[in-house]
Amino acid sequence: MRAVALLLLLTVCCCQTQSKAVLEKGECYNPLLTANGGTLHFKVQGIAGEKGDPGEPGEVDIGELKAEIEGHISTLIRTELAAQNIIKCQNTHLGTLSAASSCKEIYSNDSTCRSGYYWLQGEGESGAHMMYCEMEESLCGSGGGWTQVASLNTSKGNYRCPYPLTKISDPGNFCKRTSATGCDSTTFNTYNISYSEVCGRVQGYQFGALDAFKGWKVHSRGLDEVYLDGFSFTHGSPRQHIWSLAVAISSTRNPGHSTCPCRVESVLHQRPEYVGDNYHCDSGNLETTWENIFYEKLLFDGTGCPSDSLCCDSPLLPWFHRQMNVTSDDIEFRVCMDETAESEDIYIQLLDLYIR
Ligand SMILES: [Ca+2]
Ligand SMILES: [Ca+2]
Repeated sequence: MRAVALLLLLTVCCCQTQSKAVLEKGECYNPLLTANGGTLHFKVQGIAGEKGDPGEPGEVDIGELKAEIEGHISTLIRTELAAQNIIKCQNTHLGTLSAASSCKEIYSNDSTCRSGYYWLQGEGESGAHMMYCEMEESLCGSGGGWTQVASLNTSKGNYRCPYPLTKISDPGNFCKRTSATGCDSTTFNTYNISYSEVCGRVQGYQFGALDAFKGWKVHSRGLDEVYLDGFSFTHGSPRQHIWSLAVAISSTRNPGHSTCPCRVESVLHQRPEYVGDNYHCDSGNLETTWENIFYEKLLFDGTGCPSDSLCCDSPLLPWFHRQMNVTSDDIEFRVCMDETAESEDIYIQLLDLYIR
C-alpha cells in the first residue's frame, strides 16, 4: 500500500511538473486517492478547462437565409424549365428534315419557345443552319421571333470584325474601316429566310469631324456612293435603302451641311429622298467647335441633343426598326467616310442585326 501510494505520488509529482499526469493512452489525469474501510480506491478526474465566456445571446435571421435559399431554388427551377423548353422547341425543328423556315415561324407556333439556337432553312436554301432566335418581347416592339443575322460586341473578350473592317485595340477594342476613303462593305447572309422587318443597332465612338449627309447635300451622291459619313444598311441589287446612321460634326453647331438633318428648322430638306425618315443621326461632339480627337460620348445613345433637335426623340434608340416589303435578300452593311482616318473615323463597339 505504501509502495502504491508512493508510486501514485511519484506519478502525480512527475505529471504535475508537466501540469499533467500521464496514466494511459497518452492522456493526462489528476488521480485522487481515497481510503475506505482499508480498501484503496482511485478516482480519476479530468483537468477542469477554463470556463468560457457564454457570449451574447445569438440571433438567427432565418428570413434572409430563407429568401436566399428560395432564390437559388427558383433560379435552378427556371434554368431547368428554360433548358427543357428550348430542348422541346428545338426538337420540333431538328436538322434539315424538320428545320423551321424562320424564328418567326417557331414563335408563331409556340410563343413560349425561349431565345436560343434553332435549325432554320429558308425557302430555296440547300441546307439548314443553326441560327439564334430572339424570342423576347422587348426587341424592336411587340413579340419575339427575330432571326439574328449579325452580332458584334467588341467589349466582350474575343471578337472578329466583319470583313473588311479592321480590328484595333487603341484607343480601345473596336472595329473600324479599312479603306482610306469611301465605303467598306460587308454582307450579312440571311440564308434565304424571308422577312419584312429589320431591327438593328450600331454603336461606337466618333473621331474627328464627320459630316452626316454632306456627301448627298453638297455632292448630290446617290445610294451607291458615299452619301453619308456613317453606316448604311441596304438590300438587293440595285441597292434598296433600309436604314442610315449618320454621324455629324457636332450636335450643337448651327445647322449646316455637316450637321444632323433632325434639327427642327432643317428637318424637311436635309437628307436624301431615298433615306426619308429611315435614319438616326448623332454626334459624339457636344461642343460647337470641333477637333481631330476621340469623343467619349457613345453614339446613338439618345443623349446630348439640343432642345431644337429631334435626333434623340426615337424611343427605340439606339435601335432602329424598319418595316418593308417581304424579301429574303442578304443585308449589306457599309461604313462610309469620304475623308481619311486622320480627320474622320468611327470606332464600332456594338452591332446587332435581326430580321423577322
Ligand atoms: Ca469631315
Ligand atoms: Ca466627310
